[in-house]
Amino acid sequence: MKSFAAVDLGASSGRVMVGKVGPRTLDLTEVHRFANRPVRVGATLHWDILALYRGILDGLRVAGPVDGIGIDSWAVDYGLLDARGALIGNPVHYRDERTARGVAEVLAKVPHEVLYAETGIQFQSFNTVFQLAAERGTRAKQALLIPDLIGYWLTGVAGTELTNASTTGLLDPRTGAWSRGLADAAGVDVNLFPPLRRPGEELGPLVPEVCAEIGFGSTVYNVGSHDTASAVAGVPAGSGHAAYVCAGTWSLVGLELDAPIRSEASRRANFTNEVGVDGTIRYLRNVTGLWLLQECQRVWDASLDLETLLREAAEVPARRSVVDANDPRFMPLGDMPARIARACEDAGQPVPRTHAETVRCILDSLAEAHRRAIDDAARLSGRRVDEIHIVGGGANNELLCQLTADACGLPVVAGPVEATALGNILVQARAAGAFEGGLAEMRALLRATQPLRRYAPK
Ligand code: ADP
Ligand code: LRH
Repeated sequence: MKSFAAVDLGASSGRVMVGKVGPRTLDLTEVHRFANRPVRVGATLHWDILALYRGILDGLRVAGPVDGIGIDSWAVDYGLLDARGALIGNPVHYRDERTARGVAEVLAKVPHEVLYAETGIQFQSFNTVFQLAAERGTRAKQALLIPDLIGYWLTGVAGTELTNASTTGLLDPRTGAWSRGLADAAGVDVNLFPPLRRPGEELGPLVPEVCAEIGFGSTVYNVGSHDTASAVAGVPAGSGHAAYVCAGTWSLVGLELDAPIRSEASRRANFTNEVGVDGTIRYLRNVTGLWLLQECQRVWDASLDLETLLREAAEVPARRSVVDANDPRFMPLGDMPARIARACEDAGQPVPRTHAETVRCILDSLAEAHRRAIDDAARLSGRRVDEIHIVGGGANNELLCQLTADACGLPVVAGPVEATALGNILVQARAAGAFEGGLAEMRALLRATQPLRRYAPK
């Protein structure tokens, strides 16, 4: 048996997990978890990247010697490096509002129809292509996506991992290469990114300074460094008729396909075609997700117990107020309870008055958005869906799982909660020879080893 560390940075927390893997074994332990709290400086919202890096080093030290390390994080964001390889400023958060300028600049040169036909990537104001366009007069010599930046600090080797590269909106998912013509037309310098690497390729050994700090040496492997790529690799689906909901800060809802769908209907439905592990395509819609609840918790009182809130929400009558979870007003940080109240009022629905009513409105609205995304994915792809897998922190939310089963009229299989870390670890394990097979074998191992919970639709 070999052991591997997964560094998984989510928008709400980072964690280091250790997996012990053999041909029929997969044991996962969380060794360290740390908050991911963005910091506003002046008008700009940043990721506290050094705090995250410290959390990673602390976690690796606790993990102890491992046969490999893989890093994944949220997509699209990046750090800029100067000519000496030093970070220029803190990476900007995708919820920062500076992206509006980049959107206007890029779309004036390249219409979204062309961006979509070339890359298959949904419109999100924070796509890397728009963020890079908003960087004016930068002295940057290199751009590293967040997991690649961490990998660079750990190994001294700079690369751009393919699954996350696809979220830039600058990559052709058919060829797995940069869309250079499109980048030129958009006025974005794709040469800022170091060479593309595939999941499973070795990145390099830890640099001596890191070995000294954490107390051991190891190898960093490229994994599906986009957290959603690793999460979907970690979905324990046994058939081609499964849909997934990766439920965390976002709900990423869709299907795994062999080839992208770039029809006009798909573009209008804002479905994305992100590159997955082993050349798969993640055909999905971003649903705003548990961000709605996280922001309410932040505004109310972080010490409010989530379990109690959810128990009380379960007692509130169903579907009294259902809002559009993807309403753009929910995107930035802010007073989410007030925004939800206003959205209910605008829609002529009862305004939630208690915490429990607000939570219930959020969960009913998420379940409805999950249903819509699964119906749309099935319709646009011509696939039948007969089962839904919910992975990520949201798989712990029994009410959300049940409401999703009810809204969709389909059985839900919930778990693993840490599908992302598991997907990360399995890709490393295969690269290191501890495990053989493709996604089907990985998923069979997940079904055999991980606790899953089933919800029948009511
Ligand atoms: P991300 O990776 O985007 O940071 P996670 O997948 O870690 O997000 O999911 C975090 C969310 O999962 C929390 O905001 C919370 O709503 C939900 N969650 C986590 N644990 C539980 C739990 N025990 N019960 C209910 N919900 C939970
Ligand atoms: C989820 C995620 C998602 C992206 C968003 C920026 O963590 O990676 O897939 O769209 O963050």
